[in-house]
Amino acid sequence: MPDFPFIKYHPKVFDKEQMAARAQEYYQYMNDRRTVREFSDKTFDIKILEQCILTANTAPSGANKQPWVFCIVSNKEIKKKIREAAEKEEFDNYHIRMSKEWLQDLAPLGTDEHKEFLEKAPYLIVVFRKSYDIIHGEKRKNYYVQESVGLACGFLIAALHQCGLVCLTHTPSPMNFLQEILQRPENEKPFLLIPIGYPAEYVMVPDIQRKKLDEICVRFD
Ligand code: IYR
Repeated sequence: MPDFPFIKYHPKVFDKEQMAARAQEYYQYMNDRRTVREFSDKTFDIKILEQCILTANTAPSGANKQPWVFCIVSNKEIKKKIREAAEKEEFDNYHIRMSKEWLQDLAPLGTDEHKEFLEKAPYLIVVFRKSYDIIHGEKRKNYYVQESVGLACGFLIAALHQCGLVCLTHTPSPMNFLQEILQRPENEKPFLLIPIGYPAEYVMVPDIQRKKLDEICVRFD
């Protein structure tokens, strides 16, 4: 036996019918989630976000290092600074850096360099990934950091949906400015910027389709 403690795991047990019903219900529930780019400025209790971040923190991570930090920004001046810096980078993206093919792929989503949501949404969560930790002054490596933080963000998005909130997985690029504005330490690199709130009234979303099962799943029986 390893010399660190193990505890008994108690799995949830369901019969065949319950399994099928739960799988179907969860799919329907998650399939209703939509990415939203226009927010109402209505706010809500920050404790809801803290609870959702605890859910994100249950995600699996390489060697259980939990190599993530979630910054919750509601301060108006900081949001404004973030918007200005993001729009500056995004202007160059849309006008210089992005290929024709990329712009064509984005066209149906209606995105551009204007990022009003960065000020309008009551909260931004800026997710940082930690390629290493500093423990008692010593550098300790983290593993599978991209995968781990991506999983945690997925858990976070599902938890927000559970509360009737909407969000946007925004990826300004490059986004080093987030490390500077939020004065995060050297071992934390920005991973994702997530505006969160209620959708604007009468918000419209693009009529996208989800791929069919046979396009995304290959069976080896
Ligand atoms: N980061 C830019 C461009 C963008 C890229 C992808 I991939 C998207 O799915 C959407 C947008 C922006 O946020 O506008």
